[in-house]
Amino acid sequence: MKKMLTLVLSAAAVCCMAQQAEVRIDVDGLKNGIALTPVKSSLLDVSNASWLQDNKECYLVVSGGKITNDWSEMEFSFIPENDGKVALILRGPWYKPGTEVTNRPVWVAYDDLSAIGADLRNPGFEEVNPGATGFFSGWGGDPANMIVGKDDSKSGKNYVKVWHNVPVAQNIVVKKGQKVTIKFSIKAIPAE
Ligand SMILES: [Ca+2]
Repeated sequence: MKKMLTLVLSAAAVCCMAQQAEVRIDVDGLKNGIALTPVKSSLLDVSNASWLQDNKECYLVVSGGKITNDWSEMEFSFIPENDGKVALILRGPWYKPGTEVTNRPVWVAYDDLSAIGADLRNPGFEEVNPGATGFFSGWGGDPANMIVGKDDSKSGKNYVKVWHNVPVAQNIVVKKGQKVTIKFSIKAIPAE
């Protein structure tokens, strides 16, 4: 009986993990009114936030991509239309199947970022803030995001894991008309 129950439970788990791991990175210029013009990509969907009523041009969404359990290197670009600070937000895909009320977690991992046209602090997550936050220096996030001292890192020993509602973010300074390219490595995290 117990074995049968286990089988039923694992079938349910498989059914609900159907969402493919994907890239989901947001760039948020809403706070400072910075419009962000997407640069078309052949591998990723780079577009402004269709769901926003106002100022959708100030919010960039990057999604899609073919993600596996091994690290893949990817990049996207955008052009800021003003000087100022925008938030770079690393997430996992939006997944709210059927009539579900809450978004479901699909975890993905990011490591070894770099930026052209802007400065990114601690882009490989190797520096941990010794102060009160105890999080990766330069980044905001939750302890659940931290992977520390692991040989399967893309660079060094650390990386982040995120899902849509538990993201990791950093504010970056951008310049009007100066194209920003963000490079990153991403992999899926198999469901346990
Ligand atoms: Ca790293």
